[in-house]
Amino acid sequence: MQKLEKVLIANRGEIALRILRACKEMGIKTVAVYSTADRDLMHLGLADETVCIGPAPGAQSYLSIPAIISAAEVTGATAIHPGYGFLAENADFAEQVEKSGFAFIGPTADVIRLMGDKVSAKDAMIKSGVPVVPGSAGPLPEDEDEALRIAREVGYPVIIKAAGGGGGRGMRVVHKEEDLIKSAKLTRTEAGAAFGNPMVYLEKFLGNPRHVEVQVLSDGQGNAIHLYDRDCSLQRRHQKVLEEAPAPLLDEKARAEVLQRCVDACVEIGYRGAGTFEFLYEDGRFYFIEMNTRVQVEHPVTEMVTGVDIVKEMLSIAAGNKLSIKQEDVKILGHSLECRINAEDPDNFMPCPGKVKHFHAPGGNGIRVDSHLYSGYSVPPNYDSLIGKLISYGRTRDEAMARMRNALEEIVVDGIKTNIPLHRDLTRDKGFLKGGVNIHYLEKKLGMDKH
Ligand code: MV4
Repeated sequence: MQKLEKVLIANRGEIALRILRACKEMGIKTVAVYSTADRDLMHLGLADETVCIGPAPGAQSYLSIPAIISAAEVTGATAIHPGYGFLAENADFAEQVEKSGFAFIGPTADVIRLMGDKVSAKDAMIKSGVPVVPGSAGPLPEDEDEALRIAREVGYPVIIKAAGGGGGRGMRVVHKEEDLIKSAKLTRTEAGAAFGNPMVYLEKFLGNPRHVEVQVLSDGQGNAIHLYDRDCSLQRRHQKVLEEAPAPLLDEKARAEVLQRCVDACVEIGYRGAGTFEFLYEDGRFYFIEMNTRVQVEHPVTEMVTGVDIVKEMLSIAAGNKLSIKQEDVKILGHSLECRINAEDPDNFMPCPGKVKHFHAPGGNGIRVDSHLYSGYSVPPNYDSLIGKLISYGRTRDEAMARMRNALEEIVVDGIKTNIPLHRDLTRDKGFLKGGVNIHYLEKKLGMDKH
């Protein structure tokens, strides 16, 4: 067994703490980096070494490639874990990390680049037999007649998406032919400004899909496995709110097929590390939309139902080891839910940073808290508002739900506003309790509450 010697954690908050815990468990030394707004982060006191990498704005600290590589050099780190957000899916960062002699804990820069361009990602999936949303084969041509022909063949409504977009940025729905050309032009112009790449592609617009994703692990040495699926349909403005594993009420035949296709695709593209295939799921069928080449916020629900420690596997793969687990040894046992706890106003969703006067973590059978919060901690205003994740496990979805309701009653976060009231409501919502709600469910519910 090969082992990484010293890992620099190029992130903050709960995920920095999550990565630090995995390193400590494996006997790997840790370097924590922080901005001047983050001197009080919990994991700094637990790390072997700490380095201040710059001022509060992300662009000058957690997004600064030279600041992070310098910190790795001065501390003698041998590897860098990017977490999620910030530089996690920046191919140039991965490339510079490896060129500087450090292991990047994630896929190769080439694969990050391939998946970062949503047109080349989709093309790679088609080649591996992963089902995709019907649409333009490759970019939407600039030729107007060609574009109109493609859209007519796909059938309205269609959606135009930026190749450089993703996560809901740079998309436009077109309901009728007379709007196609001006919508394509507008999306191209916006994409050029936002992503430095005006390329767009076209897909059939699915009206009421669920967001179902597949977790994979692949060692870059020809071995890949899946860790089943998650449902992340409960979202507001492309921000996930509550996730679960496994995805409830799937067509079992379609599910088994898509899981195997994801594994095959990993081998085909030479994928290394943990990854997520995102699908829209409608009428019993899966349609690939994007691949995420990082650890995801919601990875704990998969860990709870499979028993696999995803972050430890990432560290092991980056050290050069083959996968430690075989597909036939991965079984789903039970069900898991995750509530994202945000420092935000429960009425208008505005971020609400500030000092946490008192924090009490819930507990009990099947409860996990991934959070860097402590009493007296001040949530800085500079970063996203996620302050922790409340994860429940049960033998059944109902048992996981009941444990989550208890945990949401026990948890105390005093001094700042949070979205805990929303989660208390959601875990009692009739439609959600049935399982299998679509991506519009939460926004519709919130809209109705206003009237
Ligand atoms: C779609 C779609 C419907 N049809 N593509 C939004 C985020 C980005 N990852 C893809 N997104 C969508 N793509 C087709 N062909 C609807 C969405 C979408 C969505 C997807 C997943 C989770 C939440 C969503 C909310 C609004 C729209």
